[in-house]
Amino acid sequence: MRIDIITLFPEMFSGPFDASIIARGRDAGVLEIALHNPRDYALDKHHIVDDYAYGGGPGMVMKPDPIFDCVDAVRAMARPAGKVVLLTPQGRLLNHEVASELAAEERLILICGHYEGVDERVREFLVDDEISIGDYVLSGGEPAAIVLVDAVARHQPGVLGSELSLEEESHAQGLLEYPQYTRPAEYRGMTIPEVLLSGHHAEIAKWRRRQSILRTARRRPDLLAKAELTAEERRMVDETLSDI
Ligand code: 6GU
Repeated sequence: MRIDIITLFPEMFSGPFDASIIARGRDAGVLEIALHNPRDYALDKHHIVDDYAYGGGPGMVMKPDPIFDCVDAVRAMARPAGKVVLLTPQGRLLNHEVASELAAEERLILICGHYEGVDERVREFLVDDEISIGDYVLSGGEPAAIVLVDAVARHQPGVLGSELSLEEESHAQGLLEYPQYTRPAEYRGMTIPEVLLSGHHAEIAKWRRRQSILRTARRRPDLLAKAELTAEERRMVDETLSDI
């Protein structure tokens, strides 16, 4: 997969993209990332990328022309043309389904918005999709692009240590993850659940499933409502939670 990122602040990506999962994806050759600055496509002497809003009001707006020209040039650098995604708090919310949908694309072109916003014509005539990472405002789309690239990179084959990690983890099955423990079995008097030491794989799987369900019920009832539970599991949730 190739991801092109259009940003006024390419330096914001050097730390995050050079470590951990994203670095592993790039090193493995399954993820190619290229950064592009619309300022390089602003043709005036001062390379101006923003301007006052028509109609007045506070704040600057990102000019359309450097963004259109930058996207045109970036599209021509590789094939396929790629889906153009604007990072904006007005976009659809990123979740597991959206991440896995975007991960299936061969190429993405991400545009990081800045200042008070982006000229509406970019939205209307250039962008195919708009994504937000949550209901709060960031000063720019860059941290959101980093989050999106990480979430998408984990879906590429060979990026995680084991492909099973992806299926097991939080949200993949619509549930939060079960509690995890590693050695030592006792630390400062704190012990671990007996069943994990039993070597009884069926019992361990059952315990983990129950923990996932109960944790989701307590912390994220909105997720539980959408999860696929058996009638027995639904009963177990009702009984366990009515005790509290
Ligand atoms: Cl994608 N951009 C900005 N500027 N703020 C955000 C966001 C994106 N997602 C949540 N807040």
